Amino acid sequence: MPLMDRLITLTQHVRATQLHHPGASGELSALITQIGVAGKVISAQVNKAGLVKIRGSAGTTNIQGEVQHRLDQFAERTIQDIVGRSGHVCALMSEEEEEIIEVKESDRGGYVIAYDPLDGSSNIDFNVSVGTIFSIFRKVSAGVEVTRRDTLQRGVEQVAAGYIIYGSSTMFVYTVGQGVHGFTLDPTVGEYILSHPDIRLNATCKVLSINTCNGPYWDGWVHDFMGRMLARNDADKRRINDRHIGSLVADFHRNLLMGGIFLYPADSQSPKGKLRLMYEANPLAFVIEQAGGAASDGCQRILEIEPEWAHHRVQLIIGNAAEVELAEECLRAGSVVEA
Ligand code: AHM
Ligand code: MG
Repeated sequence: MPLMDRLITLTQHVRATQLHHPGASGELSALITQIGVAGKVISAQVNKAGLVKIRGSAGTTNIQGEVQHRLDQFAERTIQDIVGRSGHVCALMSEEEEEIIEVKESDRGGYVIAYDPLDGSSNIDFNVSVGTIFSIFRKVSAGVEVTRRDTLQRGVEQVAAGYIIYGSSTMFVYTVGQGVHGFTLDPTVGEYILSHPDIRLNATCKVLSINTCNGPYWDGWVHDFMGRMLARNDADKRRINDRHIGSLVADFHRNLLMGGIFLYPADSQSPKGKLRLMYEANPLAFVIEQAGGAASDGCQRILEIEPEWAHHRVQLIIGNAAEVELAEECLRAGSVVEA
């Protein structure tokens, strides 16, 4: 962690960014801080996996038919308990819950949160980095009732987003539309300390992250894109490198710091794409744009997609803007050929 001139905690930082907003009540700052608290609880449990009986499948599946792990369920309960009862949200939308959860009326606050409590679940049992992803919207409709207008907003309406990565250290990375800032959890004092202020995406795209084993199911444009990327490596120099963990949050975080592009294209197995708009694509799209990159479904900005429901799936292309554009170009060319 780079040494900062002075220690800045997450709570101090969030509060300072909100001071620029005249009339800010402090509720958003308090909410982000509570997400951080939930992250500490999850981080502690992730670190204990193997020691306590928390690894492995819980013997259930979620709405998407995916196997739920005990840690998935622990992370879900933790967020519901800490964030859901914080008094700052009126509704929660989770990868692990089929229905949108409406908070009981007396506890409702002015925000809606969408989240993936533990992204990268298939890696949990093998000590590979996993993470929590979150996206926050303001409740837009008047009155206490939670409406579709409140929950199904486009990504451009996010007021904050970010993720917590449980890796070799635990990091909290967030944006409120004033750049992207990263904090490392100091486990000895239990505080997130600013370690990566104003993160900018490395200008050169060095990394290509994609599950190449889906190759047989891809549309032609993905092969075209891959060919064009690999053609950058010539006899003299390897300019592009393959890095793919299979935990979106970990792949994204590495690419954000190193410069790179991540793709999960739609394919014949997942015709709409695998990843989810509300709690995977949108929050990371907000972060990458704030860091100087781009996120697209191949046809439009992720942030402009109109969500159809809480578990809306998208094709995701995210990273350096020039390479995202190249993917869009390949897709357009491919569509022309097929027409
Ligand atoms: P999850 O939220 O249930 O963990 O699923 C999402 C994960 C992403 O983290 C990762 O990028 C992707 O699924 C990997 O999928 P695949 O194994 O199909 O490549
Ligand atoms: Mg996920």
